Amino acid sequence: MTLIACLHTEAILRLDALIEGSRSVTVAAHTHPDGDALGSVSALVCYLRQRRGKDAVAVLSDSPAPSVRTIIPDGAPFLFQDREPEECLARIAGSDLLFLLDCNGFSRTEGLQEAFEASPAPKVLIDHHLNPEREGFTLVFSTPEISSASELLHWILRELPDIGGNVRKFPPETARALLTGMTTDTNNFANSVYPSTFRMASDLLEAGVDRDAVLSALYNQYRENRVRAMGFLQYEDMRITPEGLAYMIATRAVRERFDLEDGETEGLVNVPLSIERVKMSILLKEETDHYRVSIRSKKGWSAQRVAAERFHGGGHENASGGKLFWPGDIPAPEDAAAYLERISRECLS
Ligand SMILES: [Mn+2]
Repeated sequence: MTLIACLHTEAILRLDALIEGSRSVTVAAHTHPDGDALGSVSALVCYLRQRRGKDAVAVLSDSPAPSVRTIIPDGAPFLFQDREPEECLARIAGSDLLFLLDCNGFSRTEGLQEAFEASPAPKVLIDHHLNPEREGFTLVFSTPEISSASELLHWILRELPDIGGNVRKFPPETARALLTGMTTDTNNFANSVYPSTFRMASDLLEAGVDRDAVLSALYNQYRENRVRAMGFLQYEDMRITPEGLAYMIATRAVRERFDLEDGETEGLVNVPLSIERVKMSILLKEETDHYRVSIRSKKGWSAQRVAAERFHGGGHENASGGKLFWPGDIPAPEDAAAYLERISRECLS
C-alpha cells in the first residue's frame, strides 16, 4: 500500500475517534528498541499527553541501549519489562487503547505478546515493515514505501483534525522525536529515503526542530571503546567471500574485551557495503544460545529473503534481521562462519 492510500480519511477519522474515546493508552514497539522505535513511541506518547490530555505510557519489552537511550524525552513515562515486569503487564491490561509501532505484529514484542493479545481494547498498528499481521488489529496503517515508522506516524498525526496539517502544532518533544527516529532509520538520509522524507524533514526544521542537536545526541556521544571495537571488527574479523558477502562475528570474547554494551554495534553492519565488490553484509552478535543477526544488502540482493529463509527473521528488502540458534540451526557457535559461507555460495552466486 502506498503512503497516500494508507492515509485515507476514513482511517484517520477512525483513529481520531479511538483516541477521543480513550482514557488510558499504552504505546509499544518491537523488542530491542532502536532509534525509530524509541523515536516514534516517544513522539506518540508526548502527542497523546500534551495535545489530547490522555494518560499515555510507553511499554517496551526491554530497556534501550545507551546509544539510543537519550532519544526518550525527559519526563516521558516509559516502562520496561526487564525492569518492571508486573507494572508492564498491569499497564497493558488496564489500558483502553493500545498502539504498536515499528513492528509488524505482536510476536515481535516478545514477553509482552500474551498481554497484548489478551487485551479486549482496540489495537492500532503503525508500521513500515513487510508482511504486517493484520489479524488482531482494529486499525492498521502499514506501508513499506516510507523511510521509517517515525515518518509514517508524522504523516498520520498531521492529518488528525487537531493538527490540521500544521506541524507547528506538534508538541516540541514530538517533533524532535519524529526527526530523530527517521534520521536513525535512514542512517542519516543514506537509505530508504523518499520524496516524502525530505518534505517531512523540511517541515519539521521549519517548525523549529534543532537538527544539529539531534545529530550531536545521536552521533557524537559514543564511548571510545565502541569506536575501537568497530575498528577491530573491521580490521581483524571481517571476512569477504568470493561471491561478495562480507561478515563479522561479534563473539562474547570480543564484546568482553571491548566492554561492548548492548546496541553499541549499531550501524557497523552498513560499513562493508561501501566496498565495491560487496553485495551483502551480515553482522552476528553472540547471545546465550543464539546470534542476533543484522543484514544489509545492495539493490538487487534481498536481505529480507536471506533473513526469512535462513535466520527466522525479516524486515525490509535491503535491511533485515533475525536469529541463528545453536544447536537448532548450527551445532555450536563456532560453526557460524561455515553457515555464512554456505549462504554466500547459495544465495549470492
Ligand atoms: Mn523502523
